[in-house]
Amino acid sequence: MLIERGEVLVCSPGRNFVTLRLVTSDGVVGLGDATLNGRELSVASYLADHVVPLLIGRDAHAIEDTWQYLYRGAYWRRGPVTMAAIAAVDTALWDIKAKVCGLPLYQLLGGRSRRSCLVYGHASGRDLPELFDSVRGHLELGYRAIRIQTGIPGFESVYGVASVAKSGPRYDYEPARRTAVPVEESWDTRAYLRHVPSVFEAVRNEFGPALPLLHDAHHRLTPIQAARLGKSLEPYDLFWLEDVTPAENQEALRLVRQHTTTPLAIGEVFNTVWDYQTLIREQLIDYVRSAVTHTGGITGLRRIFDFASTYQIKSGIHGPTDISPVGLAAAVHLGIAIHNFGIQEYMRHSALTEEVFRPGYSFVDGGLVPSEEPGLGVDYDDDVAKNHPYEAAYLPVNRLTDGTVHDW
Ligand code: CS2
Ligand code: MG
Repeated sequence: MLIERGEVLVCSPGRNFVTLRLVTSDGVVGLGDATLNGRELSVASYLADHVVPLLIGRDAHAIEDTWQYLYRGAYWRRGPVTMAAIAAVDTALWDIKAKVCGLPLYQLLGGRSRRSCLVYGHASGRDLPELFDSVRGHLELGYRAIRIQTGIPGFESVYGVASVAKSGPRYDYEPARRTAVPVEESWDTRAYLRHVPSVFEAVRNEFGPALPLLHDAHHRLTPIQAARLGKSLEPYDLFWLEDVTPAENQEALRLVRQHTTTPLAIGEVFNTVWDYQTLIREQLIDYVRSAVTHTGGITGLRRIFDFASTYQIKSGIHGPTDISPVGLAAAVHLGIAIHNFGIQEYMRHSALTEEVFRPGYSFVDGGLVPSEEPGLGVDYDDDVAKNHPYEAAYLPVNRLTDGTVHDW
C-alpha cells in the first residue's frame, strides 16, 4: 500500500489549523495535525514544498522508516516547524494503519491501560469572584481537575486570562489575536509573585482540599523566583506548577527542584526527546507537557514517555485549542494506552471547529475516552472548512513595565 497523495489543508474556524491528509493507493485516508500557533504557514510550506513530494510512492506502512527519513534525512533536524511537519505525517500514517487493521488506534499502541484519560480544564478570572464563577462552571461541566489563572491587580491583561470581549463560549481563552502585528502585554514578576499565593489560599478556602489544582507560570521566572513560587504554593498542594522558567536551560531546574516539593511540569515548547535529556535523567520534573503535534507525532512522543517512565515521570499532554481535534484525538489514543499517564489538558474546541473536524472522542465524567472507530476517529469536512480561510494571527509579545521584552 503506497502513499499516493498528500494535501495540506489550512482553515480558520475561529482560529487557524493546519492539517495533513494522506491518501493511499487503496484509497485509505489518514489525518495529521501540523498546527503551530501564530506560525501556521511556515509548517504548511514545509509540508507542501519539502515533505509531501518525498512521500509519494512510499510504503504507507513504514512509519518508523518514514519518521527517520524525514528526521535524519533532512540534515537540519529538530525545531518546531520540522517536528510539527513530521508529526502530521506520522499521525496520518498511524491513522491509516489502524484503519487498515480495522481497529481504533490505541489498540495498535498496546491497548487500553485505563478506562479514560483524566483531564483538566482552564478556570480564569480577572479577580477572585470571576475566577470562582469559572471554577464552578467547570465543576458543573464535570471537570475533576482545574487550572487556576487570574489577573494581577494593576495589569490590564495577563497570560491565561481573557482580556477581550467574549467572542463565544470558552474560545475567549485563545491568546492568539487576528491582528497584523502581535498585541503587546505587560508584566511585573514581583507583583505576580506577591499575588499568586493569595489566589490559591482563597481557592482552597472556597473549594476545599481535595480538588486537583494546577497553575502555569508560562516561562516567566528566573530559577530563584521559580523556587520561591514553588515553595510559597506548597501549602495549597498543587497537582503541578507548569513552565516556571524558560526551560531550554534545563540545568536551571536543579536549583528549583532543590527548594520545593511542588510538582513541576514542563515541555509544551519542546520538540524531541533531546530537549528532555537532563530534565528526565536528573528527575527535575514530574510531568512531560509535550503535544503529539509538536514532537514528531505518536512515534516521537511515545519515545519521550518511555524514557520518562524509567524515572516515574508521567504524561501531561499539551491540549490547548491550538492543538486541533486531530492532534487531541492522537493524544487520547496515546494517553489511554501508555502506563505512565498523568493527566490530559482539555480546553474544548468551539462548536464551529468541531463542525470542520468531527471528533469521535467523548468527555465523560471528567475524562476523555477515545473513539472506537477504526483509526483516529476524526473526519475533516472540506465543505465547512472552505468557508473559513486562513487569517493572520499572532500570539502576544510581552514587555516589562519599563519596556524591556520579556518571555510571554
Ligand atoms: C498554554 C498554551 O496550554 C497551555 O498550557 O501554555 O495555551 C499556550 O500558551 C499556547 O499553546 C500557545 O500557542
Ligand atoms: Mg502552558
